[in-house]
Amino acid sequence: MILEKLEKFNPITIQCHDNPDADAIASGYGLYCFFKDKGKDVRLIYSGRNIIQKSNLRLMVEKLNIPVEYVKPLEKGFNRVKGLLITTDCQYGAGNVTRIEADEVAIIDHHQIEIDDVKLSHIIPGVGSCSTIVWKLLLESGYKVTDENGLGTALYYGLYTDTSQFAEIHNPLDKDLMEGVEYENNLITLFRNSNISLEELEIAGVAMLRYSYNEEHRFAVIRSHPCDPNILGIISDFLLQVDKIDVCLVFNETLDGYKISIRSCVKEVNASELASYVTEGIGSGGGHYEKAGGFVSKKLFSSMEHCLHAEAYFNNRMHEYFDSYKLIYAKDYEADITDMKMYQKKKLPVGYVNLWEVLPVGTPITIRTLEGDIEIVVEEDLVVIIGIKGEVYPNRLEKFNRSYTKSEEPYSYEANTDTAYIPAIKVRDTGAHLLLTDYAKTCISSGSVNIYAKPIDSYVKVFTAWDKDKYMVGKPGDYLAVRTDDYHDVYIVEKAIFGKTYMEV
Ligand SMILES: [Mn+2]
Repeated sequence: MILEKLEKFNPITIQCHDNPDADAIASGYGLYCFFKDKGKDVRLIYSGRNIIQKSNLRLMVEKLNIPVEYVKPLEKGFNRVKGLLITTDCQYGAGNVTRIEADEVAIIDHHQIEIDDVKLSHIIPGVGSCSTIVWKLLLESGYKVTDENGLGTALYYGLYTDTSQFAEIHNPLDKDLMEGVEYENNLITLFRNSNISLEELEIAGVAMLRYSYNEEHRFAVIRSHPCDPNILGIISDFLLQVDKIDVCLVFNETLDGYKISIRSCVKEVNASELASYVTEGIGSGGGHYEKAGGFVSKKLFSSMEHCLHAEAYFNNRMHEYFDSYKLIYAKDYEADITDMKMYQKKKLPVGYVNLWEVLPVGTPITIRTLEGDIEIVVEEDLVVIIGIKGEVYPNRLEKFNRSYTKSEEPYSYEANTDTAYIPAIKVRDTGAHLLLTDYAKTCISSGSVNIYAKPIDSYVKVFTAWDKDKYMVGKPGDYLAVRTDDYHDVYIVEKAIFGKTYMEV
């Protein structure tokens, strides 16, 4: 546990990135409260050329009594602190944080890993905010996060601003923070309504005049002048309302990279998938079907073998995206099995939970997994299976008995999956939180399902027979599969999963 290791040091200085945003301040404040509680001599600081000016951030610091201090960078040489220095929401040595010397350094961050030579690092890319990471660390260490010291509100607001007002949330940990933390709604409303300055209003206006539009694929790309990332979301939400625009990408340049915001209103383009496509190899991106966001690291961007400026790059990448995939609508698709081989499901242990044994029949619940939320009501014959990627499928008892055999082996999530997030049940009425794995037993697939399958050589989007509104995406190397008893039942199986779960007959 990273906090246990950091706890050994004293004094401790926590440093936000320069021009700190709400997430840097909130995550830093979380760490501050934790170490203060441990009796440490602790400071929360930021440096760089500017002191905090934005109204929402000044209000946040003032109303929540966050003891954040500004440290002026020295003209010659570096500042120095004793003991441990932790950079939060940024990585020690990266371009967006002023270098301060210390006896020991540590990193807590949620951006793409840029600095890999700091041993005391806890970086989880793909989480919506650094506040989420700190919140999780505090919970795990037994520190109770409440709103008595304003910490709950700070963390909530940190996540809120880093995910375009929660619109771009996709990691289940973020949802847990959003729903689980105590916060003061009045203050959030106050901060939210002091979010844009008059200068930024003008930036948004100017940005909208300078769009580039692709008629063939009906997408628009806009580069905005430097502004708060929230403004990108505002511009893209507005843009999508234009009748000729189905998909848009809005971005701006920051000190260390490009922040992007993506929107889509057509079912053939999942904004979340497009965000991860656009940022592949040079950053991270994701979100929802209609709204998503991402970040591209400048260092990685400039190490690529192209000499495009960012706007041309994003335009090209959007083009590539639209040209790269084939669409399959399972309902009207007749699979050609001539070049496919027949496979059988391997007999693998997976987990199952009889929901009626956990909660009373009729209880509305949300099952939260890495792949998303499933909303169901407990029924007397509803079983859920926990697959090898931590994914969860509801099943009727009768179908379950046909396809699986129960095993006496105790169930172990770690042994059977390679995903860190443990699927959980949220009871919608009471907010109670139960780990699905605490109730799981082991079963083994009986191997009765046969499929035809072949590896694909290009991107494919499949609208399956059971979901006509959302597609599954297959990348080169993944498998296109079709059931031997129903050629319309077409779907994609990821390459890694395919090898683990199927064998040739
Ligand atoms: Mn952040």
